[in-house]
Amino acid sequence: MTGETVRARDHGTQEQRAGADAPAETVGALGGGAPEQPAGVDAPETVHAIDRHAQVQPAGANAPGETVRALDHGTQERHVGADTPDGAGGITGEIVRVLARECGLELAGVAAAEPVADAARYRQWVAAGYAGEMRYLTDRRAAVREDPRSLLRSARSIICAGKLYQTPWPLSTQFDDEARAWISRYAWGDDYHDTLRRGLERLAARLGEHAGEFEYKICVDTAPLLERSYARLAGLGWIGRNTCLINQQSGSWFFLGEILVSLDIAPDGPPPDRCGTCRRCIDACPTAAIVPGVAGYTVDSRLCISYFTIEQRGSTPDEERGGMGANVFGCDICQDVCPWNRRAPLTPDAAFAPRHFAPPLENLAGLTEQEFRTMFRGTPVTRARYAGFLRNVAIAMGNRARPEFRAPLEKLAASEDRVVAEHARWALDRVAQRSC
Ligand code: B12
Ligand code: SF4
Ligand code: SF4
Repeated sequence: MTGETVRARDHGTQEQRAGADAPAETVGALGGGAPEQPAGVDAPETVHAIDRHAQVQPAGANAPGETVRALDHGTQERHVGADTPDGAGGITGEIVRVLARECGLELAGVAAAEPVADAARYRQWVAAGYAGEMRYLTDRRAAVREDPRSLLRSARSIICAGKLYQTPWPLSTQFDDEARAWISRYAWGDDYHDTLRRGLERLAARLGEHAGEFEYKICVDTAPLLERSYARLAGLGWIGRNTCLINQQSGSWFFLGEILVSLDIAPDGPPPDRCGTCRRCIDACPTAAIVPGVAGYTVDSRLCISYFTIEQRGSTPDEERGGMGANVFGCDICQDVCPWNRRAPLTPDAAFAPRHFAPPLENLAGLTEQEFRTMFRGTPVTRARYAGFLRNVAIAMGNRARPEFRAPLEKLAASEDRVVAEHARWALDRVAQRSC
């Protein structure tokens, strides 16, 4: 989705959702050895003290929205950082990191707002058909990805930020309750688009206190921007074989968001690749969705459980259903097995705690549309839509094939929704085969 606003807003403190239950157990270490680690590499997110920065306000201080001026979608070029010779308004990567942390964004760095060589990878990925039916990746917005200045004409730098979402609950690969569904970790709590955007808006306002007037545009996920490419160049991590951005200290359980700014801030650099000889994600992927790419690996969405359960509308290919296990929304497997996630820090943000950890499949199958909306309001799960979610629940029930699923599946098989009904019949066949 395009149309992110270019504006300043004063959000003050960050909303936190309390009241989630305590985790039943903590995450244990995964098996196997760590991949090769080049020695002597500084963590890109290390924040040093900034002595010339006495004017940084204590965390949580309200940002005066007036200091960052809103302009209309980047059509107007304004001179920026006029008070400094470098055009950065005195902002450095270090200052960005300090302010980002104050705004609840644990990782941050700066990349130049210019086209990247990775764009060729993107074109090849689309040409290979790996985007499946995700039209927003292949229509006119594909070209917009070629140059971030299409999103904000005056952009000189991209401030890339990462927000942790790891919580102390089991991994999907540690969870074997056959009666329950798996919802992907990232979708357990509040929708990250909102949480991250609030943090980025606060950060923009805080930068404005230091740099004076500048133009900016906030992007979270939906903007046509090669988020992982720029985040890599901003030093937030390397791109693993599972294609996730991995940070040496923080693993990959973090979301990405950006502020395109007209400030010309000195960019950070990419860290080295630390996957070494490891192939755990490739071997663990139940649907073999991590495939060789032009250089390295890539994800063929048409084989990925995350795509089937979130993005794809209509019928799920018959031959892929069996590999989907109990995943009813998203998939965590290629991150669960990654050694870099073993000691991944927990998010301090209560917003990402599960509202409904691994809900019973039977309960999900019985949800009315209204109950579905109420249960998942404000979480990413609503993206699957009611019928898509019931389709996913039917597949999960078929894969678990427990006899007690027969009755709820028979109800789903009588659904007016043709796709839900067909998937329920498929699942009933599996239940019948198992009880033979
Ligand atoms: C489309 C999409 C999907 C699709 C396709 C996934 C994919 N791998 O492309 C589907 C629906 C399958 C998906 C699934 C998931 N997604 Co998604 N997705 C996106 C989206 C919207 C676009 C990604 C894209 O452009 N894909 C096209 C391919 C070509 O891009 P790419 O793999 O990132 O490759 C680029 C670079 O990484 C680079 N590159 C790739 N390999 C290499 C190797 C080297 C050596 C180098 C130098 C560069 C390089 O070149 C490419 C061109 O820029 C982004 C948000 C965004 N605007 O970028 C989120 C995003 C990538 N998704 C995210 C998440 C969290 C997920 C899931 C974990 C959700 C879940 N639990 O189910 C899974 C993970 C599956 C996986 N292994 O990728 C996060 C990733 C955060 C992170 N730490 O990496 C993002 C960034 C959203 C966000 N704002 O936080 N996703
Ligand atoms: S998200 Fe799941 S299906 Fe997709 S590549 Fe990773 S392990 Fe495979
Ligand atoms: S599990 Fe995959 S992404 Fe993680 S270190 Fe191994 S190869 Fe890299």
